[in-house]
Amino acid sequence: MSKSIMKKVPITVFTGHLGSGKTTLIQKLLALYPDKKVLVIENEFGEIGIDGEILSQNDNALVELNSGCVCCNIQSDLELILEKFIADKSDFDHIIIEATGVANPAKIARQFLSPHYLSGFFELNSIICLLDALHFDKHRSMPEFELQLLTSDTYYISKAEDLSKEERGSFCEKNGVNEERVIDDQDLKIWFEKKSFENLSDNISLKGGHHHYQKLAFEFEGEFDPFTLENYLNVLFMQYMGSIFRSKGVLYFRKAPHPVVFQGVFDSLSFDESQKLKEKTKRNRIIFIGKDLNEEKIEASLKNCLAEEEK
Ligand SMILES: Nc1nc2c(ncn2[C@@H]2O[C@H](COP(=O)(O)OP(=O)(O)OP(=O)(O)O)[C@@H](O)[C@H]2O)c(=O)[nH]1
Ligand SMILES: [Mg+2]
Repeated sequence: MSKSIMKKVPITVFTGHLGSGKTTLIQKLLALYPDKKVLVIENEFGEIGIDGEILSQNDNALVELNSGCVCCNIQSDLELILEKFIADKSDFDHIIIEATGVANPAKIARQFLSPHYLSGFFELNSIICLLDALHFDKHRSMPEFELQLLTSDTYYISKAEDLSKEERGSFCEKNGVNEERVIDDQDLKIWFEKKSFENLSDNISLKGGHHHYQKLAFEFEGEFDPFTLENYLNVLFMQYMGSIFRSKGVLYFRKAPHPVVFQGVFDSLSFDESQKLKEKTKRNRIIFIGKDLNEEKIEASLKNCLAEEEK
């Protein structure tokens, strides 16, 4: 039996609401450990995996679970991956699970806590919850976020570069977050190597589910005209003010050499040209998560933003 199987493999779970910064923090962490064999299990709420593409720029192994939410219907898929891990005597040093932004992490964690049989092979070392400083109040109004806060033993405040130490302190105080549990970039290594999860709450609920928000996923060929698309996105986000929680995509623009990653968290939109994605198919992929969205209209309007010769 290989050494890594005799030794329990540490698992770290990333939770936090849609767009709070889980994938970004995982990328940061992987960059700190270029020589560690880390398996990333990536679960996305949308049918089309965008984060998997972003993370596959690193050389780490990656498994994508895109057909549902890991805390509910595809829990058994996660078990299958881990059973295969055991059967193959895989020699990974560490496993990272990125849960969907709506998952109840308690349902994932329980598989690694005794008496579950997987707890003989894997050891949960931490559940970290991303607290999005820009959208915290909106996330707080989503019931599933409360479960994520309760279950986690560590917090990371994202999008807080502009906050002073004092401002971070008052953010925690105002929002009832235990500041001693908050880590920042300097603490990442010590935290990642910590040994065991601290179950802090007796109130952890395995029952708490989440709302089944509407998910739109579009995939089509063509190159966008940047100005037409930007104008349309502005109109779309005005029209659906507060009803689109998350949007993201990999988009091709006319005359651009590489695809561009589109990111939207509520109405904060950005195009990230720094990600150098490995091109697979030259197809635009874009997802929207929200409520009361008119799928046909949005798809037709998006296709209308393709450059003239593409329509
Ligand atoms: N300025 C700033 N932007 C951030 C930070 N973390 C994440 N972002 C941005 O927020 C957006 C969403 O980040 P992701 O890391 O994809 O968030 P996520 O939680 O993985 O999103 P989902 O998996 O869709 O739930 C992207 O545009 C990121 O660049 C941060 O600490 N600071
Ligand atoms: Mg993500």
